[in-house]
Amino acid sequence: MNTLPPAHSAPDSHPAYRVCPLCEATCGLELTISGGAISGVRGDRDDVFSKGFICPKGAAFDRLDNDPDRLRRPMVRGGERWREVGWDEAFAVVTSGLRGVVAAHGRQAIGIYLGNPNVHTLAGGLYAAGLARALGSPNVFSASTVDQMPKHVSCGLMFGDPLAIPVPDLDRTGFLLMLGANPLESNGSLATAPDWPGRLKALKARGGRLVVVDPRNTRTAAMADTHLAIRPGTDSYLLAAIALEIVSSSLMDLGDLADRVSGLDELAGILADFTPDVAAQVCGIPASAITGLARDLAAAPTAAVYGRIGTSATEFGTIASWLVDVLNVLTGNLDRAGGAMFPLAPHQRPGTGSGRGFRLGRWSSRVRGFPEVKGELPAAVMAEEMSTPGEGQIRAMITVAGNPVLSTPDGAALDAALADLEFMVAVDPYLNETTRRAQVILPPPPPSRSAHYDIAFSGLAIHNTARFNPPSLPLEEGDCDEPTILARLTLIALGEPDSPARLVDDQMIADTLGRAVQDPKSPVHQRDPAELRGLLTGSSTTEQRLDMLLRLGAYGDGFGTRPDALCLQALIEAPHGIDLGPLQPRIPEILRTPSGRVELAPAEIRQDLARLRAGIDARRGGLVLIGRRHLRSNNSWMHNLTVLNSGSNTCTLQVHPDTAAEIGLTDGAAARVASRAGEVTVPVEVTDGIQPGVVSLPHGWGHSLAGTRGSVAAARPGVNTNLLTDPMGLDPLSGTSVLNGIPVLVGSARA
Ligand SMILES: Nc1nc2c(c(=O)[nH]1)N[C@H]1C(S)=C(S)[C@@H](COP(=O)(O)OP(=O)(O)OC[C@H]3O[C@@H](n4cnc5c(=O)[nH]c(N)nc54)[C@H](O)[C@@H]3O)O[C@H]1N2
Ligand SMILES: Nc1nc2c(c(=O)[nH]1)N[C@H]1C(S)=C(S)[C@@H](COP(=O)(O)OP(=O)(O)OC[C@H]3O[C@@H](n4cnc5c(=O)[nH]c(N)nc54)[C@H](O)[C@@H]3O)O[C@H]1N2
Ligand code: SF4
Ligand SMILES: [Mo]
Repeated sequence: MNTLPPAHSAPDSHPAYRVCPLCEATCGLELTISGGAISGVRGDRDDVFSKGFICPKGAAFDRLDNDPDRLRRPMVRGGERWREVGWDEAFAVVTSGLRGVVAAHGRQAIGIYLGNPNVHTLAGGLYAAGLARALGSPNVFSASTVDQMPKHVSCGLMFGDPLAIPVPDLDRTGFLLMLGANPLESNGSLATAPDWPGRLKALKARGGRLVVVDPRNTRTAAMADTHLAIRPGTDSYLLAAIALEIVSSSLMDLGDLADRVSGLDELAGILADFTPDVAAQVCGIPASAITGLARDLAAAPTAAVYGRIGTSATEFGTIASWLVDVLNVLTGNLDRAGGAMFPLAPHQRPGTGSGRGFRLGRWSSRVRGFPEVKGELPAAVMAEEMSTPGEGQIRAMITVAGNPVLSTPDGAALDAALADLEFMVAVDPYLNETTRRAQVILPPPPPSRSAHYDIAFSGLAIHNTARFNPPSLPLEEGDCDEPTILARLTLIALGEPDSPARLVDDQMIADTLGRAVQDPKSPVHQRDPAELRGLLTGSSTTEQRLDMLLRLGAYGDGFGTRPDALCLQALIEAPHGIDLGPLQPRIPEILRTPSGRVELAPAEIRQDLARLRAGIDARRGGLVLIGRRHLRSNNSWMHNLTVLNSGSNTCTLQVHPDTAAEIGLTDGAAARVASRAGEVTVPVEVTDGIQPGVVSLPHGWGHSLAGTRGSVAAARPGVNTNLLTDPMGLDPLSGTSVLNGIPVLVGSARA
């Protein structure tokens, strides 16, 4: 352990190590703490995973932490006026607000939206799902249905567990086929890896090959050996044609999985229509390139296929997500070193190899009848569920770490619907486009004052590690940590507003230990739960809960049965983390399908393929809109720092020179972009970094609404691209919004 202060620091200063919570790469940061504040940030060179890598957002961690616009006290609104109140008063307003709505309209009248940072915080990882359950309402929404839900569905259907998501074995693969991802800007997603640029360079240095499929010539595409500029929304045709070619040319080799797969015989039949010639026409990629790719992929000693936002948030998102893993299976690369593998997080236990499988549609949305997926309904139906009168109408909302007015389809309709609610409470550090509609805002403390452990991302990482950080700075007078905020909301939802917050943890610990001692496979089988409870360490019941999960987990000490193994204290003593080694094969143990096999051709997907077939003859030719990300943005909430919201990080409409000439657009001039859902006016950026016929706008902008508190963001606001996304456009199996491949009309704003 390196305890020496960094050379540049003052004598009274000391380093504090913590994992960056700002994106999925989970880089280790070294903060310099002097005089009770952060005086410096750099990459932690000793971090077992990131080894010093950091990006501009991580480097701005201190400024984000100290942003003067960040809320530090609960706020209660009366009319247009906000006033700061104490925590007890704030929770009392929430209690009476929610109680009134439940009394008048029932529990289903409360909705909840869980935004993206919930997967980055320990509070979100341990309390958000419990809060949603405690509401007892069908109206649970999250950012997943504007993001990765298609992957959950395809993995749920194939492996029986929507959380069993294979990730590319980035450090060992010899061939990476990447679709709809741009990790040089995003730093990766559903494949947690600090330093994608370095890891992709290493792939090439060891003789590996990188193929990128993207309608834009991104920085990632620029690194590729081959860049295929695909027509937006058509990846499923490309992937189906590759799969068909592999099957029909007998190029497949399932390797060790051969006895573990069901549905192989059906593939050739269900994919028969998607020949390379058909795909070529639909995707705009030559048939010879498609068959060549199929052959290269099958012949590569190791290969991984990986798809992200550009495959997921599209018309055929679930089919594309499924085909990605079909290819991994057909080429023998699923679950083997150098292929696509399943991580095993420290708080997880290995599975039993079969289970009840994954079910969709246990309930439906009231207005449009959209099926439930993984306990939630599509974010795109939130507005209509609030604004359509009738029994079951949402009359109150809880938002936790979300800004759906900017992040989900038809933000204007959602904004109006939120304004019309009887009650809304937001757990959020900013007064932004969404939280301005709340009656109460409950701000968590800045990240430096929170403990950190990655519940979500240690299960999605390309290398197994364990890292925990206690708060780098203490809570200040008047702070309430986010676990306590979420626990108190949970108790309010359960009708026990006066119970102490720790009750939520105590109950969870008692339930988990009670089950563990009954489980013959558990390391604590037949021990006394009260004795185990007494052994838990941690400075809060939250930390004790984490200690419990770690000790029961795959690498855990089993409460003393494996003395040198993991527990919370071991992680506290290892501030740079513990390396748990490269990913290991997990089939069959990870499977939870009733058959105990990988289901290659699930019925739900076979059925949805009819839609893909029907799409072959769809008219394509008009302009389509896609998204993009910039290294110095993160969704909607990092535009309030000048270091990030400046320079090339701009909200412009990217247009190819030929397209610009056709429409009469010039660089820097204003364009009007209209879709079925709405329209925006935005400056044009003419660039050959995008294909003709495709235009691109980044999301998360549009900070010009009144009544928010973000002075830097408001000065350089951009426009909200989600005024153009159509709430009617959903991938039917996952309820995920079509955010890429939206038909638009573009004209000069002067015309
Ligand atoms: N800097 C930064 N980092 C982020 C975020 C951020 O906002 N900014 N957000 C974080 C979040 S929440 C997520 S989910 C991840 C997302 O991580 P990524 O998926 O890597 O995100 P993007 O950079 O948007 O890359 C998507 C790519 O898909 C391309 N694309 C669009 N349509 C299609 C299509 O139809 N087919 C194909 N093949 N490609 C298409 C786009 O041109 C774009 O280059 O990033 C995370 N990291
Ligand atoms: N058109 C288009 N739309 C998109 C996308 C796209 O590619 N194109 N991408 C989609 C994707 S992948 C995602 S994930 C969504 C994101 O959708 P959201 O999660 O709704 O949006 P964010 O901008 O991430 O909002 C995060 C909120 O959390 C708050 N916050 C930050 N840190 C914390 C914390 O520690 N605790 C709490 N309680 N709050 C915190 C911020 O202030 C902000 O209000 O956007 C989606 N929207
Ligand atoms: S890449 Fe992501 S995790 Fe790493 S420093 Fe940047 S924002 Fe933080
Ligand atoms: Mo996301």
